[in-house]
Amino acid sequence: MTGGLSRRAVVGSTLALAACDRTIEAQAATLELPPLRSAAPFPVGTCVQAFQLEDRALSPLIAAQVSQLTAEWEMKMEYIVQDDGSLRFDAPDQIAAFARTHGMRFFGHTLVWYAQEPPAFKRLDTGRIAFDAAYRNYILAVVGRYRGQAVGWDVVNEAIDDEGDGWRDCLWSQRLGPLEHMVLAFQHAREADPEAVLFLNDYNLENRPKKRVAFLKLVEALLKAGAPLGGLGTQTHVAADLPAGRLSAAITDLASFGLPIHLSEMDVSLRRAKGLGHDKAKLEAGQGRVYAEAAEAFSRLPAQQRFAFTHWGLRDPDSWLNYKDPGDAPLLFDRRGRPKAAAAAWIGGLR
Ligand code: 9MR
Repeated sequence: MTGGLSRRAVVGSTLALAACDRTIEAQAATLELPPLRSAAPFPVGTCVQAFQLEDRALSPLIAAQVSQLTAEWEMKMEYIVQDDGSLRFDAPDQIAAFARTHGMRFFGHTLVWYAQEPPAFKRLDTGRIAFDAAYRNYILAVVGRYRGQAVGWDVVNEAIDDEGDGWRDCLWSQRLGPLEHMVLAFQHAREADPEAVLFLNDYNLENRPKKRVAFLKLVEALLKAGAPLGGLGTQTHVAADLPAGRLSAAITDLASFGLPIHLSEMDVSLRRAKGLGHDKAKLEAGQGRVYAEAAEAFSRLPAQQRFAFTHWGLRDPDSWLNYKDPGDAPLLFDRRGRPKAAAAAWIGGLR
C-alpha cells in the first residue's frame, strides 16, 4: 500500500466518520487515502466516456486511482455500428490510447447485448447465412482492433431475463438461436483474439438468487457447448440497504466454477435504498458496509480468480444513476473528486 497510511488507520478513519454524520463530507475531504489501485492487490477499474478524458479534474483522478478502464458505452453497437453498416472507432480508440498512455489495462464492453439491435443488422433479412456472416464480421472487426490490448471482453451481456425465468429473447436469439448466438459470439471473439479473457456478464445476481441460478446454468450450458467462456462478470449495481451477506454469497457461488471473476460495474445507490428511509447517516453507513463487504468478499477469492474490481464511475455526479434525476451519491468520490467515507470503507474491506 502507498500513501503512508496503513489499512488499519483507514478503517479507524471510517469509524470516526460514521460517528459524526454532520461533518462526514468535511472530514472526508481531509482523509488521506491511498489511491484505490495501490491499496488493492488486484486490478481496479472504472468506466469512462471519451469526452471525460478532456475533463481536467476527472482525467487525473482516473489516472491516479485505477489500473483498468472500460468504455462506459462507446464500445457498444449503439456507438460503433452506423446506419449504413459501417463501423466507427474514434471514441473507443481515444479511450484505449488513454489506457495505454497511463499504463492501464483496457477492458472491452460489450459485444452482444439484447438491448442493442442496430437497424443495420435488423435490415439484414436475406437469411441466416448473411446474418451469421455479418455477426461474425462485426465481432472479428471489433475484437480484432483491440487484440493485444484488451485484457478481456464482455462477450454476452445480460442474457438472463429479470426474473431468472430464462434467457432473453432478442434479435440475436431469433436469428441465430437462443444458445447458439452466444456460443458463436464466444467462438468469434476467440478467433479474433486468442489471449483475451471472454466473459458472460449480468446484474442482480446478488439480489435475485433465482436469477443467479439461471446464470450459473447458462454458464454450464455454454461450457458444455464448447464456448471459450473464460470468466464471469457480476455487475453489482446495488443499493445501500442490500442485506448483509448477499454480495458475498453471490461471489462465492460464482467462483465455484473456478473461473476468473470480474466485479464489473459496482455502484451503491442511496436513492434506491428504500429500506433505510431518508436518514443520510444511515444511508451512508449502509453504503460503506456494502462497499466493505464487496471488497472483502472479492479479496477472499483465490488470487487467480480476481480478474478485476470495476467501479462504474468515480465521482458521484458522473454516475449513470444521475443522468435523468441528479441527487444520488452511489460512488466513492464526491463531485470535487474527494474520497468519501465509502472509499475508506472499500479500502478498509480489502484483505
Ligand atoms: O452507464 C451506461 C450509460 O452511460 C449508457 O447510456 C447505458 C446504455 O449504453 O449503459 C450504461 O451502462 C450499463 C452497462 O453498459 C451494462 N449494465 C448496466 C449499466 C447501467 O445501465
